[in-house]
Amino acid sequence: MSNPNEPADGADGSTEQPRAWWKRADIYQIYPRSFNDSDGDGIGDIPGMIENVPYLDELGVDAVWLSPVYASPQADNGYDISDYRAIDDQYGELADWEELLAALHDRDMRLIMDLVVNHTSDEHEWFQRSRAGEEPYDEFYYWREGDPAEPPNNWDSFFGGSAWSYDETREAWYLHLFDEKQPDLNWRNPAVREAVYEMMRWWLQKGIDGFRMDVINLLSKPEGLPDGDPDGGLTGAEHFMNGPKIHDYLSEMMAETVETVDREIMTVGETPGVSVEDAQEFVGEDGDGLSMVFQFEHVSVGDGDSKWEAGEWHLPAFKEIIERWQTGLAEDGWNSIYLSNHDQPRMVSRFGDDDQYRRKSAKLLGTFTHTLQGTPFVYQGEELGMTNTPFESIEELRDVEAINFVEEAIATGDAESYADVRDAIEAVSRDTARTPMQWTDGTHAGFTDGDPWIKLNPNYTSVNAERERTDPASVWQYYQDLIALREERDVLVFGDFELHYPDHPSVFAYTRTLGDERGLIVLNWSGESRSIDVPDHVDPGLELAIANDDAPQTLGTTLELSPWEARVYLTG
Ligand code: TEU
Repeated sequence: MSNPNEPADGADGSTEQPRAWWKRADIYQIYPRSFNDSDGDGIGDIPGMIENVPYLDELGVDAVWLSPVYASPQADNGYDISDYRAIDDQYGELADWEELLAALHDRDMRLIMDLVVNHTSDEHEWFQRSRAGEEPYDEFYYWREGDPAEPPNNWDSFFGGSAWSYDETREAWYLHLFDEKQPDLNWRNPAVREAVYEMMRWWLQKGIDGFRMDVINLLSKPEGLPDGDPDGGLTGAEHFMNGPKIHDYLSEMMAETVETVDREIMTVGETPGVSVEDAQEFVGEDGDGLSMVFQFEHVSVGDGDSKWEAGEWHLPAFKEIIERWQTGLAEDGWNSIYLSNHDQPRMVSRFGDDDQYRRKSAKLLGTFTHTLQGTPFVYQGEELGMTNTPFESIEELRDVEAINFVEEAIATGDAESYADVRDAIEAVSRDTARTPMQWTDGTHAGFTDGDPWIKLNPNYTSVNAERERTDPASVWQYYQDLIALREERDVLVFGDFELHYPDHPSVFAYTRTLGDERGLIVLNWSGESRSIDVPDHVDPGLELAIANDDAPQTLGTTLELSPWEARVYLTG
């Protein structure tokens, strides 16, 4: 079988991939609550998105991943769904969603919906009927009777505390790997699976182009729900991550939904804790058929026992992770490429320099995400070089995970006050990347005419789309050029990856090769000037295609790199 990652020559000699539009695509994530508010309630909404479809089209992205806009009590900002087929009132109506879909499709952009089916909201009808013991819903969740003082096992919730809560109505415990308002669905129950598949088919018939599958590798829990190793980080993870029947469920899901429509549907599984070997079982022709997965190894580099202990990270360790994923999915499978999303800190703060070299390091990071083999995901505001947000007190926080962390740290004595955990919150909390899009330097950055649901980053007066789009040296213009360059050059999409100087502490250099096409990407991932030799066997005839600083048009024998300088050389 030919390598599915190689472009197939079309009849006209074009190298258009016969399927898998998503391999060439650049995908933009919209976090609805913080994108754009059209009605002044301080919360982003779908009409506000429609207003900015031209903005996305001009940036050059090919698809939008829309985080949940479904009916929800918002305990976890929409990742707690109470009605899968309804749009939450604060975001608009189904007619608004249909208008957004049409607006995107009219401009040849696609729409990927977030699929959250490991759990529902406790306000979902299914859970309400389940806690009442009503068949068939009584077995739609994991219920265990027993001592109200003793949870059925020692599993931890991702958001702190036990993964079990005792329900006084049913007089039993129920499992929730996340918040207590997010009860886990019992995927062993065929009625649950069919109800989910029916809902997925309903959205596919509406014309969507794909699913981002929330924590999709957590669906399968082992019989008996055995205790986990209390010394293994997140207790129970060894049981509920990539559980015993996960591949049965995912293969069945794909067959019952995505594979029932006659167009190419992109699926990206969010898979906490996944390894390259695990990913090979989820993606590609030899796997469960997912297009790709979001892995977490590279964004966890430098973490201690938890992200809250994130410390110093070293580039060689990061390069080793990237190389393993690039080569591990090169033959059968495909990578997603991201450094930012609504759960991760702003990339320029986490991996770049959000002070002296904010713009330049933001461009370097964008160069990185757009020149690896895999589909780049751009998180809203990343194209502006937006940075982490300061939070002065717990009262300014909105995320259940962050608030639980602060309260638990104080309750256990690990912290005397918020001041003791403020640095961790500002460095890695999810709120730090969820503050509103910064459209202008005007009131509330042009995000809302009302009171924003969460504070804005005070730097919106200088970091905003209006300024970025008019400044030729901006991050926005550079992203526009990057996206265009990647779409023009197959070697950046399909080329084989080879790492050079793996042990260099500051320079990340790699080549991409596709037939006669070559690319050399050199990134000085530091605030110091660096000099390196051009790697052996690199064609000296390569020409500069894009750079974030003044750079020679052709390759010499050495490369003198300024702080945070990024360069891409390609076959002419
Ligand atoms: O995230 C799952 C997940 O792994 C993250 O919660 C991650 O572990 C954590 O944020 C690291 O700090 C998905 C969604 O992206 C997230 O927003 C939801 O809160 C979660 O699932 C539950 O649906």
